[in-house]
Order: sequence, then structure tokens, then C-alpha cells
Amino acid sequence: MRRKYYKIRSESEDNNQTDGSVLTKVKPKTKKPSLYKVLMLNDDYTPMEFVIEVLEKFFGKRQDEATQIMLHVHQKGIGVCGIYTYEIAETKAVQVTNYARKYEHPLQLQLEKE
Ligand code: TYC
Repeated sequence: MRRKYYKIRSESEDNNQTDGSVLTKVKPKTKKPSLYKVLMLNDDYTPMEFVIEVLEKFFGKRQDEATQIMLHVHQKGIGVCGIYTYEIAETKAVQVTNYARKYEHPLQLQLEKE
């Protein structure tokens, strides 16, 4: 949850409250960046062990988490590896794709805006 901040203005700046002061909503100057899901797609050829390794290496998952995500993707066809800002999500997808191709696996990833 984002907090709203209020600036207390003097009577000379505006007039509203009985004591002469005024509460003015202050707009946050920064915007939260949009987030993107990195999705992993199932295929018939990439070894399960390789997918688990990728989830550990590139997405910082522990072995038990990585195994769960891999099995979810294997059974449902698609699953979330992580959620990041665009640049990071894109970089991870490219790095994993390159790593998979190096070992000649057809593993595919997609980005989806949250
Ligand atoms: N379906 C693959 C197999 O049976 C395993 C796999 C899981 C592949 C997840 C890709 O994103 C994937 N070897």
C-alpha cells in the first residue's frame, strides 16, 4: 500500500480549515515501475534436471521451489519463474534462452505484463 502524504499550507497559501490551515494532497514524484512475469513454457525435450538448474541459477530458487515450478510447468504447460521490472525480466529471458540453446534445448520463455 502506498501512503498519501499531506502538506499543511498556511492561510496565505489557501484557506479552508477553521484554524486557517489547509491540507493539500502531495502527489508522489516517482511512479512505481510496471512489473512483468517471466513465464516458462513446457516442451517435450528439455530435461527436467536442466529446468531445475535454470530456475536455481537464473531465478534464485531453492531446489525444492525449483522442482515445484518445473513440475507445475510440466503438468500445466506454463508457469511463473519470477516477477521483475521490464529490463530485468527481459535480461533473464534472453540469458536463459541463450543458456538453453548452448546445450541445444528448446526451452522457451515469455514476458507478460502484470
Ligand atoms: N516436459 C519436459 C520433460 O518431460 C520437462 C520440462 C519442464 C520442460 C518444464 C520444459 O519448461 C519446462 N522432460
